[in-house]
Amino acid sequence: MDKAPEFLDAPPGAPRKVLQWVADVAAHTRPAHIHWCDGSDSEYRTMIQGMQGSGLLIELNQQTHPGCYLHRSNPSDVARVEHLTFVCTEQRDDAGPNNHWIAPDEARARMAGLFAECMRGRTMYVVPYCMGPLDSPYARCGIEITDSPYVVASMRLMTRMGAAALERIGRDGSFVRALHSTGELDPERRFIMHFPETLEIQSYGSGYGGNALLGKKCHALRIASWQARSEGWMAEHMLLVGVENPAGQTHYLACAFPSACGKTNLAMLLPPATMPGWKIWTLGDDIAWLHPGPDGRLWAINPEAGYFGVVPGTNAQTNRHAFEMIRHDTIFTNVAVTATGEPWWEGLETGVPAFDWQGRPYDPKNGPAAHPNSRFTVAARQNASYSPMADAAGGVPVSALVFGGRRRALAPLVYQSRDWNHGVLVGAGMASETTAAATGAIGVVRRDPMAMQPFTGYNFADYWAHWLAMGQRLARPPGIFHVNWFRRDAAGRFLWPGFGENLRVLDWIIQRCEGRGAAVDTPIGHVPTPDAIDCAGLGLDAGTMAELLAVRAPDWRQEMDEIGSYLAGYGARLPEELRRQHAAAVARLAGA
Ligand code: OXD
Ligand code: MN
Repeated sequence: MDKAPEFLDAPPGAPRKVLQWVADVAAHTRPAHIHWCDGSDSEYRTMIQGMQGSGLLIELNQQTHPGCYLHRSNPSDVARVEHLTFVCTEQRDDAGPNNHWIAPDEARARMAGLFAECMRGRTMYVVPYCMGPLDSPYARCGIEITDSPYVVASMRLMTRMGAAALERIGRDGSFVRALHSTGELDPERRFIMHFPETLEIQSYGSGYGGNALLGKKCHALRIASWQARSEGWMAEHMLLVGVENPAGQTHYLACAFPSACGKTNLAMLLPPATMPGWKIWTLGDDIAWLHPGPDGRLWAINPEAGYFGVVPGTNAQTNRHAFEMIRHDTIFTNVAVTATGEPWWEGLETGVPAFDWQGRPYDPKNGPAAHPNSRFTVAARQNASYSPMADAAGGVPVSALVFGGRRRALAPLVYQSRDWNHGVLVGAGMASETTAAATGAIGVVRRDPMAMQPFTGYNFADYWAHWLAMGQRLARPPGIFHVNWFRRDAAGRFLWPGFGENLRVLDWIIQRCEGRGAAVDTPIGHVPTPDAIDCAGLGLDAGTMAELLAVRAPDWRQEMDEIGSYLAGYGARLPEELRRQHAAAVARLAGA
């Protein structure tokens, strides 16, 4: 057993490497106290009480929303800050044109300056966490050191956090070092740095989820994507869901959509009344780690244990499971409140806001009552459709990978790639309208390959090469599909009802995986025949379905040109096979 220096107050058995790192950080940041998180219920309750005392959390109405609290973040700190997020590899090209880059030495020096004595008078929390089931060979661990009790409470909901994770770190011998301080919450002194080569994260100056809960985007995507490439697996921005048909067979789907494009809704979908006997099982709503199994299939786990979901728009119609799940034991961030202390947001359909997300008396002139990127943080087990397989050490076999984006035109409701390698082109060519999940303009189409633009911790060219290599290793690869729930008519109205009705599209996807499901071969891939998607009871006219499935060659020729220029930006590192797939798609469109 390692002996901890007295002042560290470490639990017995804490691994030497951990003690050394914590001691180094403490010497540099100079906290008043150190607290090692054990992940217990009593610790969570104490954290919540402490935050109520300091005003960091506001108690919501405990009659209607037991265990629910509101956190109001600094108004300058409400989303991920991609322009302040860096991947610091020794060679600039290893981070690639898709990442902001600073040389590791320079990044370390800059961060050392910010972190110096930044925890004076504060408590430093040591948060051991495990991404994935504690007994899974696919799980990976980390330790977040933070001075934010909000981060500690959120990590407790979002990960397997505490003593059991520390024990596993002792067995694994390695862990991701994730250092965080809210600092002064000054946007001028805010950076999120990743050092994939040494499995380190340093985040300063933000308390917002994606910037501060370092197990999530920073570890489970940016660092893990790097680890995954070197170890032969994949870390993806994908929801993970089981779709059970009336015969009781379950297919697992992993779907990559950009932020705030409905991953949480799809992961918790409630089958429409017209599809009795179907059931959706939620495994994850944001991240999937995918491993080739000995049977030649792809197996998936969700590394997270909770949801950090977008609140506005959630109601009993759009997402009944989420709506019910967040009525208790939930931390809300930046929602509005009613006069009786209930959380309120746009799209709630009942109640009226008395105070907006900044705590001001609500006045529509100030904009929405809840921030458009307001969030709920909640343990996954509270979801009525939670799949017991989410805790399976070996994960679940994936039948289909589904890409998707928010496109008002162009992309049909659904199509299937010709094969795995063509599917890599479909993913690499993804684009979507931007949302409030990141700072910057909203509604602008930007390229977002595999929905990973903000999250791949290395050069996209190498990432696509890794995708292509993974396909080679799978004797029974999943089918690859693309969906677009957001196509609109000339008047700007959505053509497809979305939400629960999306199950009809998943049904076609599953049929295709089973070698059934009618499709026509088009230059972009296999598109359902007009009657292949069961639309009974939906009241869609034939013209609408034809428009939803339309593939217009001139528009696609232009899209393929744009994809070509985008891919060319990766220069000589772009895999030859992706170039070949692109050329073949261009040739098919030229002949169409
Ligand atoms: C998220 C995001 O918070 O993608 O999941 O921004
Ligand atoms: Mn996400």
